[in-house]
Amino acid sequence: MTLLIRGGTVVTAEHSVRADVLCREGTIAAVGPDLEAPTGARIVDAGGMLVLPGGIDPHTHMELPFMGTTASEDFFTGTSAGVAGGTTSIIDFVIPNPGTSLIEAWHAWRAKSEKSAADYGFHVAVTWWSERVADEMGVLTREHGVNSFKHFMAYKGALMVDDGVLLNSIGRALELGAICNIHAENGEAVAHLQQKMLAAGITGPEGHALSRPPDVEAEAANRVIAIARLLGAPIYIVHVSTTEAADAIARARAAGQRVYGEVLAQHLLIDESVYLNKDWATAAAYVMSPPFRAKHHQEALWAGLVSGQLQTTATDHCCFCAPQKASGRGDFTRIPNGTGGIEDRMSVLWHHGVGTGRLTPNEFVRITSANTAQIFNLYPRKGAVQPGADADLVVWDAQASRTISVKTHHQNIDFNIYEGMQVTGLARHTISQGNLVWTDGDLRTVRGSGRYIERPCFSPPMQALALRNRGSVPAPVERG
Ligand code: URQ
Ligand code: ZN
Ligand code: ZN
Repeated sequence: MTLLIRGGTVVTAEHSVRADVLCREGTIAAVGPDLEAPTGARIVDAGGMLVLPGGIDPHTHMELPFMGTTASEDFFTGTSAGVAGGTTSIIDFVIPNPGTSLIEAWHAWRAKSEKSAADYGFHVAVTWWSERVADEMGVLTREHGVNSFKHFMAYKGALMVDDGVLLNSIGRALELGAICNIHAENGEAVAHLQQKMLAAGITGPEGHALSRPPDVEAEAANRVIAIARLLGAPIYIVHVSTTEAADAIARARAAGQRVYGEVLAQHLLIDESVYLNKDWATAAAYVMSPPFRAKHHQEALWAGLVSGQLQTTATDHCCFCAPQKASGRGDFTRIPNGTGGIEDRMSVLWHHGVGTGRLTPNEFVRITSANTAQIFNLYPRKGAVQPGADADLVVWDAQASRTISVKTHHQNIDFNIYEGMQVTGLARHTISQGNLVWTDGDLRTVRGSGRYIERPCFSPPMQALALRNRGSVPAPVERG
């Protein structure tokens, strides 16, 4: 299919320019002013609007089995909701149970993700350690297009890994030229504080936040940064939610360490007061980890994005409906952790980021698409508007407004964490692989049209850098 996006202003991470975009056979064929429309081409009028690279959400959990249930959003409905909001690629997570094969889990997730309506990749979680895990990490990088491995420092007794696993796994990933994602919360501290809260009779959703104070994230972030420094390895800390963790990342980066930080759109805009809602179900709907914080953390996260000390935005889209959340009535530790948001990330970041003057449109593209593409080695196939790139594009109407609501969203969840929020800036048309999949409110995604995107590992320099960081390894002492 040939499609010409005419009359818009192309906005990339680098610059903004009045240009048409010609898409042919799923890739961008030409970008320039006044392009001729080939015979039979479909014309999309972008007059007065912006043309952005499709958003990339590097942190979603479609159909995740977790805490005794399964996330309600599947790969088709979740990627469809994403394109309705301007997100055209996701990186989801393969999460093997401890002691099981990473490769078998990858195949199981691939089977689930066949129904996707937009392109996707996988981070693979390392939830235990053995020589077999080390071997399988190699196979996943060489044969399955995986260049990132996830580690949970939280969720004791379920997904949590200790420092030994972190040292082995991050070191192995470095050998392979892969990067490690980290959920940085001290799981032992959480477990201890959870028991204290329950013993004190605090069983409601507020107990979730009280058992995960900022220090729980700060300690883990500092610890994993130190471990990565010991190894000379790059790391990517997911859902940074506190001033303390953002500062730890900024200090490490200022010292020349390769640490990346991800911010969830919801942590920039929603604060801990949601847990005080008199309605249990509403408070429980906001139970996710890390929890929503006191307001002052939000400015630190915005500052991190504006300054470049934090690089990407995501949603951690992990949906549980009210009946699922209700399993935690009387015991907050049993409320499935997770919230939605894939459909609204781009609009809320545009409204509260660009609309307030915090971000330029180019910086918006950087934190919603280009930086993620570069960190996970998808660039310029994704995150760019240039010939040869995938034709994943959003015609962005910066003047149009909408009110976010569960009544109108396309997400498969019975709650919207931004309910009632008025936002200016929305996807008028979304193009995925050169096909118009969202146009003027009409969702036209096709089940199974999404592709699994292989992400090659980084070249050896990452290792060379690590050796330099660690200093030369001294020769063994000759003893007579
Ligand atoms: O921790 C995560 O990222 C997963 C299990 C989703 N849940 C959450 O509360 N963030
Ligand atoms: Zn997490
Ligand atoms: Zn997550």
